[in-house]
Amino acid sequence: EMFSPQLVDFIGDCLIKDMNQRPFARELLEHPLLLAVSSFEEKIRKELQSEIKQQRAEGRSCRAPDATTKRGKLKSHRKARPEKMYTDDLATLEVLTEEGIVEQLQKRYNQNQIYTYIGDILVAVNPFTDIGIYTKKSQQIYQSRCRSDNPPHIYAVADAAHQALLHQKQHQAIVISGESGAGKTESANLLLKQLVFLSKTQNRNLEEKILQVNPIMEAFGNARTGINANSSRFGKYLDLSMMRMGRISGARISVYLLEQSRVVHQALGESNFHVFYLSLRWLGKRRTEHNVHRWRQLNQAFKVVGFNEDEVQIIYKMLAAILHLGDIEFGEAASNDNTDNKATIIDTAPLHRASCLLGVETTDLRECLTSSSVVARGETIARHSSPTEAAVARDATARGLYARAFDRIVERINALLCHNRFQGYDQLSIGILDIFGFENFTKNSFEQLCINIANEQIQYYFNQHIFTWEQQEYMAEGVPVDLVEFSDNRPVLDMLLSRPMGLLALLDEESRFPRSSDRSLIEKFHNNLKSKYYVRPKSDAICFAIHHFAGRVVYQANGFLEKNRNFLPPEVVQLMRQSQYDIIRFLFQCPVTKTGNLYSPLQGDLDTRTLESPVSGDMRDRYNSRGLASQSRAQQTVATYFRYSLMELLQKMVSGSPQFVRCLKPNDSRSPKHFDSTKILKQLRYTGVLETIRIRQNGFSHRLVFEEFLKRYSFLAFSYNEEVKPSRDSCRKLLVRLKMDGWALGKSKVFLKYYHVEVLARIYEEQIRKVVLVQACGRGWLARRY
Ligand code: AOV
Ligand code: MG
Repeated sequence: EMFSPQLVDFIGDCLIKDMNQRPFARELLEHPLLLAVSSFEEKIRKELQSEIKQQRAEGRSCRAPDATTKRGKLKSHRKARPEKMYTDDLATLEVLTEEGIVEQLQKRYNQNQIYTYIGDILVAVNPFTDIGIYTKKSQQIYQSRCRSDNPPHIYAVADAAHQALLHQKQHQAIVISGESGAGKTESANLLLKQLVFLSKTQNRNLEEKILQVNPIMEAFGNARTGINANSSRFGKYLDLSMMRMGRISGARISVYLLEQSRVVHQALGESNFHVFYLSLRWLGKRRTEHNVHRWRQLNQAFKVVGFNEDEVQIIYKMLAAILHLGDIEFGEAASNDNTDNKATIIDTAPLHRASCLLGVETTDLRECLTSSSVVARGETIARHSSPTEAAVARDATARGLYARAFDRIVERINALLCHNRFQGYDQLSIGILDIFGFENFTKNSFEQLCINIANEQIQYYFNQHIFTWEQQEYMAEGVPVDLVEFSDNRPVLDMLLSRPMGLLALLDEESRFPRSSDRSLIEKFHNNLKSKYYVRPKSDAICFAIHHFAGRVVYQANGFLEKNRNFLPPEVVQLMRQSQYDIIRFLFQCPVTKTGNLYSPLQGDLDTRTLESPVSGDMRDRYNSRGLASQSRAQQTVATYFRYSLMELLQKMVSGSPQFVRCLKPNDSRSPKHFDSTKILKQLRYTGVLETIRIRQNGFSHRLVFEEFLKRYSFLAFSYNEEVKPSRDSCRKLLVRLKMDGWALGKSKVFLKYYHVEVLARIYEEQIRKVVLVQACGRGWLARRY
């Protein structure tokens, strides 16, 4: 028999609070009075209370439940705490000024409190040193808790996402943003660690595998840049699939736009991908203890995830081949007719080694690098390349090999970690997005442009979520809230992404002309981009500037066309398809890579509408529609593919509810504990922190239609025999009965503040737990009795 919520509440509290006093709890349930259930409730309650008192007096401690603690506590959290000079939650500040916020953050930072909330958003200021807050103990503290129970922490975000998944039965996406070196990747790793901890997979094997994914990805996808010694050179979305009860059942990574050019060229003071330095057997140089150790770790990680020896060996062979390719130099062969300068290989040793490693004939590889075939009047003719052309082919081969090795790793990881791909139709997931942060170097090229566009897009998503959609709902539902003005970066995105006249579209168009040049490209930009966010130089240098949300960046347009075309000679593809190694043959079967480029097959088709209009339209409409048409592969440039993968990424995020983490960089010299207020203020401004605080104060971050709200929560406040109409009134009654305040009711939706959601989740969880406990005990009691 079901007890009324009030009785469940009461008995449940006793049970929960005194789990280790089970004999008492059981006695309570076996109390004869419980035989007579709901009709004598009040009486039972009184009797039980006096019984508790009596037992307590007899020395058997049982803290009587104080029904108001949880709710009371959250209320007190909303009050200003005068005894503290600073607050955990900037949304509780009464006076809002930029200086005030910076001061709050600085005071906290000086006390190693690098984390601060703005309502439900976490702000993290990079400490650039180990501050000892990621212990096992803190992992335990941030488990099924309210945010306000503990100081702000990245673990609390994992906990919140995990609870939201269980509670709302919705996909979750944790979106981490911040400029290069702000701490995104570090945060992503910590989130993963905590999610694995929370999910109690009971499958140590799977846990360990998942935790080894990031070390592998970082070895192959991260590198030292002028800004960050461990900079991510690709975007990563790690999706953890979860069973209904919150256990991880598998993982899947999607990667975005690997910076392939780094394989063959690094700016002054920068490095190649980490993995090349770890595998010192080939490099000889830079042999450090650290690298040897990391190399062992990488191999161990491969093993744990489930890669077999052979496939790892092939990947290493490809890496070694890339290094040897890099040593191949071209000179000019003496030619009889003096008409062209034919490329010749100066030292054939590296050529020989590279071809052995790739399992192809040395002469064939030489042929591929030093000549190309042209189709003229229906005939294919081999043409000798110049040394420069040969070098271009060599570099393209190296990049193509690396991109494929990278793809291969991603694919294998996914195959090894997606256990439940087929049974998981009703599975939920928590995704963690960690992209390359906003970059502004002394010299910026096509890679920086793509990276910065991705960041621009994430900022746009943040704005849409935090400001646009929320405020649209106030208006539609007639909820009176002061609207918050925010800096909308849509015009910049339009200028970059719109068709046919956006910057990327113009670049694509120019890339299709065989005779185009850096000069013709820049002219095209200058002539067509009429936006205040696009600045042409005063001189005739081949460069332009863009006013991004995060600042002005000057780009050198030299090499944009080449990089966008990212052309891999068909001869090379053909040759690799003849490799003695199955994997290499396989990798070149489709002339495409996923993480980069040009030749990627589209999994699923491209929504042409998204290509025709800028990505910055209302994303929800866009992603809910599926007007599909396929895109000709021949036209796929890096830019096209990039747009496509951005779209795919946003689609993933829009399908779940997001948790935002905003990483801030306190200084540009990576100095521990140095807080440069000007630097912080600049980031607060461009990320719209002040406005975010304002909307979290005034606004209602959570909206639910009446029916949905009642379906979810009515059992918390209504008796089983009470009739609950799906109306505004019922919602009001429910909220009043739960003693909540500060909410609003629209025409069809309940408007809740971020902290209400937490209160509701807490009451909900407790109530469920109580019902389960009480019923289990009740059943036990009945079984014993009869
Ligand atoms: P990013 O991911 O945001 O940059 P990282 O996560 O790589 O930045 O952080 C840069 C460096 O800051 C790390 O290597 C650590 O040394 C330090 N750091 C970051 N977070 C913490 C922390 N919580 N505690 C201690 N040290 C930290 V980029 O990938 O460049 O955009 O492309
Ligand atoms: Mg990173």
